[in-house]
Order: sequence, then structure tokens, then C-alpha cells
Amino acid sequence: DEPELDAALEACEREPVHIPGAIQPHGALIAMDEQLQEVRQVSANLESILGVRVADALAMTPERLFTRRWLDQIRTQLESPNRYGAMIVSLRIRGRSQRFRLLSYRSGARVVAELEPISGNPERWLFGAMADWQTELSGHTTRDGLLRALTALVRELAGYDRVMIYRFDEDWNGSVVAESLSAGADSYLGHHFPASDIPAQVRQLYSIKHVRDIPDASAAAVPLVPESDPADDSALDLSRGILRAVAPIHVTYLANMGVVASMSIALHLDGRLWGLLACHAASPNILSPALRDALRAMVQTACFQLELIQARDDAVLIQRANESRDVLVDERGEFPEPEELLERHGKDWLQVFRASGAVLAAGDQSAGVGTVPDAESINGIVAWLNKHRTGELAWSSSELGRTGLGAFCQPARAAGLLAVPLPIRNARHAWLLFFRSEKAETRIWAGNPEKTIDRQTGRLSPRESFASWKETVRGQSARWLSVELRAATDLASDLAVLIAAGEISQLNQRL
Ligand code: BLA
Repeated sequence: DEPELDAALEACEREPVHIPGAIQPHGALIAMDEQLQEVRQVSANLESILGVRVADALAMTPERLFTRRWLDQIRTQLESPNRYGAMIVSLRIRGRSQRFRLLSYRSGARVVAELEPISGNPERWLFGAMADWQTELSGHTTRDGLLRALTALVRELAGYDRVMIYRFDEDWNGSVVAESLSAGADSYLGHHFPASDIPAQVRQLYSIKHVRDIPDASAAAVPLVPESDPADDSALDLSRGILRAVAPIHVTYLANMGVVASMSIALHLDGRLWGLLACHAASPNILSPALRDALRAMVQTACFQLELIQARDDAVLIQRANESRDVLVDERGEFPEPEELLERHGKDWLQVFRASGAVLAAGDQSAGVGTVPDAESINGIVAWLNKHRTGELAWSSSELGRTGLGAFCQPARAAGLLAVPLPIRNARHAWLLFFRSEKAETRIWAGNPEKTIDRQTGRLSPRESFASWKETVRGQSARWLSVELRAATDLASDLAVLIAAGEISQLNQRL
């Protein structure tokens, strides 16, 4: 039932993913005080990775453990974290030289050093791959083409079974909008996933750290020793790290999906988390730090190109809207009534705004073109808008049934509305309304998205099956784009000028 479900969802959002008290086993961690004088915590696998026993490491100074030269490097990294995100260091372990990637960062009043062993030669070929990708990118003019190419590239370079672009909607549900698969892998293309699969605090982590790499979700986590800081008993925040242990609920999620290795990289567009590059493999896949960095850079340049494509598409729409505004200039001096305006230009506006109907309501007059609600309903809609929308901003909904306007609108005629107030002085009653009819849709979810609560723990548990689950979505129109709101606002201000001028001229004639 509802309250129980809300409580379970809230519990999900409180899941302390940033302080798991453990790391993944493919590296080692050392936490020190801010002055780098004492070792405070180490990961329990220190001996197998660094060749130093845990008890010995905890009794050493960082300088003994790391050497002075390394400590200087850590200090440099801390001073300019964006410039020296990570460094390569080598250590003699049991008489042999071993290279590590060293990532250090501040965490509260501590300094954390994460070490990932590096084997093999430096991957200089990655530079060529990155340069080629940049060249290829500049040739992409459509979003879908670019995203498909990105998934194919990542799969080729990093060897996952399924590489996807996962796009968030405004409620943080998401769907797979592009995909590249190895032979035999199941497709999630077009599948939807509910917002609770990636709770808010987990999404938040992508603005601190763009990559989440889980090379082997089936491997046991390695605890920190001691579990919390001996000086103040606080938990160590690993948000900025790469080794952070995986939240148990997500381990179950991946296992239910048949996924062993999972890696995701944030796609930020215009400063907002737009989606994720999400990669799955059915067996462990340890990426070299250099490849991981290269993928991050490739995704980032892809994001720049996506912003460019978006800006171009927006410009085309604005241009189209401007053309239909230009035509209005010819009306100046004529002062047409709303009916005439709609008669002359309505069809064109419907095309530009991909609307099924439009209404111009000014004072006690209104006129419509295309498929629109009846006159009485329009009065109701305008009254509601006047009451609830007093500012000058455009308002839109692609599901009127969920708003106070549901009573006035039958989805078949009007499932979505874009309403723009006409900024006419002293007249709060004028509106330009665009309607969109229902776009019935069969939505395929990856498993039944209804939440299931574990009876024993009262907690939400991940779905056990991700098999396609169909939902028929009714009552929704195509979504309104922010560029459409902008263009409609511009059109409305032109109309306001025309209508106000008409009123003044009528007034003059009467005087
Ligand atoms: C984490 N869930 C994640 C992550 C993704 C998803 C991408 C980030 C870690 C990673 O890259 O693996 C979900 N992965 C997806 C989705 C797709 C995909 C949607 O590939 C689609 C293609 N999960 C649940 C429930 C809860 C939950 C019910 O299903 C909460 C109770 C939580 N998800 C959850 C948590 C994490 C997570 C806590 C963080 C795991 C971590 O980083 O340690």
C-alpha cells in the first residue's frame, strides 16, 4: 500500500552509498590525516596488493609507507585536483617493480589514496582512438546517429556485451535510446526503467564523479581496517573515489539482470544529468585506468557535439517560428480580430508547434483552429489559467488528466496543452493555447516496474525479472520542448502587440 511504499522509496534514497566502509577488490586504499602524518585506515587487502601487512601499515607514517617523493606527488594532486586527477607511480614489492595508478582526494578532514595496479604497456594507441573519435564526431548531425556510434565505439574498445545510452525523462524514469550488442546478448533498446532503479543520491554522485566502474559485482567487498576513523569514529566518504564498494541492493539488481561487470559514465548536457552511457558484461571486465579515462573523455566530447546538435535543431524551430511571426507584420494597421488571425495563420502555427489545435482567447472573444475542446470547456480552461497562472511564463502539460484541467479535456481531442499568456497591459485574460491530442503508446518496461516490498525487511527489493513487460500508456500527448515554449512566447508577444494596437485604434475611433 501507498504509505509503506513511500517509506520504502525514502529508505532507498537514504541508502548511504557514499560511505560503504569497504572497497572493491581490484585496488587498495589508504586514508591519512590532513597533514599526511598518520595512516588512519587501510583496506584489508593491502598485503596482497602492496605487500605490506595491515597492522604494519597502520603503525607506519605515510612517508615510510609511500616515500617522500610520493607524498609530494599526493600534495601536488590535492592542490590541483582537476589538473592531476591521477598519477602513475611505481613501487618495489617483494623485489619486483609494480606500477600503480594513484588517485588521491580529500574526504572531510582526511586524505584518501587509492591504488590500482597497472599491468602491461602504456596504451598509447588510445590517443589515436580519441583523435579519430573527435574527427568522426564532427561529422555527426543527428543525435540518434551519434549515440549509436558512441555505443559501438565503446563496445569495440572496452569489450562489454551490451553498451547502452540510457536517457532520463523529467521524472527521472529512463529508457534505452541507443545500444550496441555482442552476439547473443539480450537487447534493452526501447525499454523503460523506473526512477527508483537509480535513487536520487546515486544520480547525485555522477556530478562528483562522472564514472561508476564495477568490474566484478560478484566479488566480495574488502572492508576498511579499522572500519571507521580511530580519531573521531567517522565513516570515510568515498564519493570521489573509484574503488567504492557496491551497495548491496545494487549487487542483487545486477545479479538478477545476469550482469557481472557494470560501468556507467554520466552524460551531462547544458549542466544537467541527461543520461548515462551504461555498459554490461556477463563476466568480470577490469578496465585499465587509461582506457577508463579515454572513455570518459570520449563521452565528454560526444556531449559537446550533442549540445551543438541540440542548439542547431532548436535554431531550426526558432527560425521556422520567426518566419510565421514575420508574416504577422503585414497585419499591422489592419487590427484583425482573433478569428481572422487564426483563419489566416492558424494552419501554419499548428505545423510549427506540432499541435492538433490552437485557440486565441482575448477578452470575451475566443477562436479556434484544428481540433480543440468546445467553447464552454475553453472558458473553463481560461478561467483556470487566469486563476492559477498569474505570471507571464508559458505553461505546459503533456498529460492534462493529471492537472486541474482534466475535467475540460478529453484526451482524444486534447491530452496536452501549451498555454502562453498574451502580455497585454491590464488584460490578464488573453491566452494563446496550443493543444496536442493523445498519443497512445505501448511502453515496454524492463520487468514489471511495480515496486515489490520485501516482507521481512519492509524494504524495496530489486525486480527479479527484467523480461519485457508491456504497459499501454493513455492520456498523454507528445512532450512540449523548451524551445517550443520559447517560440510560442515570442509569437504571443507579437500577437499581444497586434491585439493591443487594435484595441487602441478602436478606442481612438470611438473618441
Ligand atoms: C545504482 N542503478 C545503479 C546504477 C545504475 C542503475 C546504472 C549505477 C551503478 C552502475 O553503473 O551499475 C540502474 N543500470 C541501471 C538501469 C539500467 C542500467 C536503469 O544499465 C538500464 C539500462 N536499485 C533498485 C532499487 C533500489 C536501487 C529498488 O532497483 C533502491 C532501494 C538502488 N541503484 C541503487 C543503488 C545504487 C544503484 C543504492 C548505487 C550502487 C553503487 O554505486 O554502489
